[in-house]
Amino acid sequence: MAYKNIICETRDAVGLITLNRPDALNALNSELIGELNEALRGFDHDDAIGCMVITGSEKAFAAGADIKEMQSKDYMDAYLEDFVTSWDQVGQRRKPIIAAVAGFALGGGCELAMMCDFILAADNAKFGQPEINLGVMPGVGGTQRLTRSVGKSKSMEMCLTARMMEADEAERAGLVSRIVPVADLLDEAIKTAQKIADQSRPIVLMAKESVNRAFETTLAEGVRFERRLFQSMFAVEDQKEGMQAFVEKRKPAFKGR
Ligand code: DAK
Repeated sequence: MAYKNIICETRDAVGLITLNRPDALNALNSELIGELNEALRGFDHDDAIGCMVITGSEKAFAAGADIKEMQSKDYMDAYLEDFVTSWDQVGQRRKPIIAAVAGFALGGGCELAMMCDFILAADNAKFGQPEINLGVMPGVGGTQRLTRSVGKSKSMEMCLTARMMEADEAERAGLVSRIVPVADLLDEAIKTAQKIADQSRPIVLMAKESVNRAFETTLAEGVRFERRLFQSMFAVEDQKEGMQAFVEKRKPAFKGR
């Protein structure tokens, strides 16, 4: 499928999506989000794919929602077209999605990265929610996901002052899983995604669902949910294979069943 605003490829069992509006620092317009949703849905339903990666350029993961597209909207436009609600589809994918972030991840770009399951950051990455400078506030989950990731003080300061966070601070604060040199970012993201794709598919889906449950429920409910899922894994063929392979000192051959 040829897209205008993204490049969509596969590397073994990894679905790779590169945001590709270099002249606008990958600003996220409606057409790009539509293409991204379609590509992610396609990979999610493709049995050959086990994990997805979203990345941008060395200069920008994405510099935010497209200000030039938003600028002339009035309230009725935003309300009637349910502006930005379709972005939530990124968070509805069952297979894991890694955000490989180099350069600017600002506004909607930071929000998109946070919708992914984890963020691998290049050493030149910069995260921010600068919407306040435009007379608005984050509208695609920024005030919620950033606060859960980095805590109230950092999130408040970033949303109220537009201060950007560099990669090392983002790692200390728990926003990103780790930092790699910018030249290695894509290789490292694909290697990590392939590692996930090589695991048992149903177990990966269940582990993702269980970690996400931690954000939506109480600790007691979350632990109960995890326990039931864990017990159900003894009905998965890959559990038998994984444990048998360990005992026999060989690599498991997971079937995804
Ligand atoms: N949208 C559109 N174009 C953008 C853009 C953006 N977000 N960011 C950059 N560009 C364009 C620039 O206009 C410029 O285009 P030309 O002038 O060459 O045509 C080109 O990309 C290169 O940008 P610069 O010349 O500015 O590059 P610099 O290296 O000098 O600066 C920068 C890089 C990232 C610091 C700067 O471009 C910048 O500050 N960009 C804007 C960052 C920003 O404010 N991001 C937040 C966007 S607002 C809501 C829903 C959603 C949102 C809000 C509300 N509701 C439901 C209510 C979301 C909001 C956002 O994400």
